[in-house]
Amino acid sequence: MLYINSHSIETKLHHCLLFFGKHRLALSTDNFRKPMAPTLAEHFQDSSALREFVINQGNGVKGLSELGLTALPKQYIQPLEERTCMTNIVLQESIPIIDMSNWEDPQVAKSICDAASKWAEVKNKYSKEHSSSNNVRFGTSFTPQAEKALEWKDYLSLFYVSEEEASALWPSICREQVLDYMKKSEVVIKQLLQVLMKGLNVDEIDETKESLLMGSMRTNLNYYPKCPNPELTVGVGRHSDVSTLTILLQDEIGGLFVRENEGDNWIHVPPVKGSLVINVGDALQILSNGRYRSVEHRVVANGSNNRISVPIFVNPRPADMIGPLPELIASGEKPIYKQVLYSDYVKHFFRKAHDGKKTVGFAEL
Ligand SMILES: O=C(O)CCC(=O)C(=O)O
Repeated sequence: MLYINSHSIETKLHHCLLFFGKHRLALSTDNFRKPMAPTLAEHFQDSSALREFVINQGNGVKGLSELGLTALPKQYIQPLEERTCMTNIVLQESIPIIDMSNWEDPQVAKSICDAASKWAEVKNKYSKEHSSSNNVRFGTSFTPQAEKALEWKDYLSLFYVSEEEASALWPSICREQVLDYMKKSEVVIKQLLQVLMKGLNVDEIDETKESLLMGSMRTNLNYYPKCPNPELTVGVGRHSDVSTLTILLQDEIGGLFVRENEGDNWIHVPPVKGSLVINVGDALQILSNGRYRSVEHRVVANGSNNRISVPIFVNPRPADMIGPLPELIASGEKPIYKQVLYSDYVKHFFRKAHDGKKTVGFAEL
């Protein structure tokens, strides 16, 4: 994981997210608020009522939060081991910050490859039911149907297929901003991938490789509303991304933590103005035969502020087979991963609750 400097598209996206949130709230919770308010706590003791309100009616945790709950509904209470415990936070550590203004400098390239291998290194109107397309999805928590405890997060997820499809299907409220953010990020993504491939002695990114490394993209708009008992739940549970790289824009609130190597310590990733956070994802770990390591991360819930983040997940195409790159095997490396269909890998990830880095096991030999 590393930070790079970004130009400011932040403000535009921020406005768009806030508006998106308000827009949904106006549509959804106002009818609910008056009749239910006096018996709110009792009402939500019933799991099906909570799920109906949050998931099926599409109110999300934003809707819950704005009802003025004074205590966290029990469905969000995480087991002790999944909560962030302050004794496991290492305050003196921080993730690498790299100034990418000079791409030609070999030190910049070295810092990127070091960061990708060091971080988490051992050795080395869009709900599921209602959206007209799988490529545009509003959701809450991660996989509510598979989770024992829900996560305190809502999101809008936009899978990019083409400009035409985005124009036809993406909500107009944020379409232009997200497309702009994606386009601008593409330059950075290409440069990062080139440097990371050079670090593996892979000099040329041909068409096949470009598809494997950045053949598809998904942008999420994440919203973590203020939470009544943040210490009992999580914003996002422990996981690594299934992407090759994730480019993350976060607002000024903070709350993202990364796991230090294989230990049990967590390091805060504080917001740095003008920077993007870059995560290595599982697909790059597999393609690089474990030379680059995907980073395990989590987000805490916040009792005082709403938080927003906007990750772009840079992925292989769903129909790509992913496995250690042929160049690595040709150079004599023993493969530690098999070839798997990327869409199968992603399905496996989304079928279960967040569970740290267990998804990678799906591709292990
Ligand atoms: O909000 C963040 O900082 C991280 C979000 C994240 O991990 C995710 O959306 O998968």
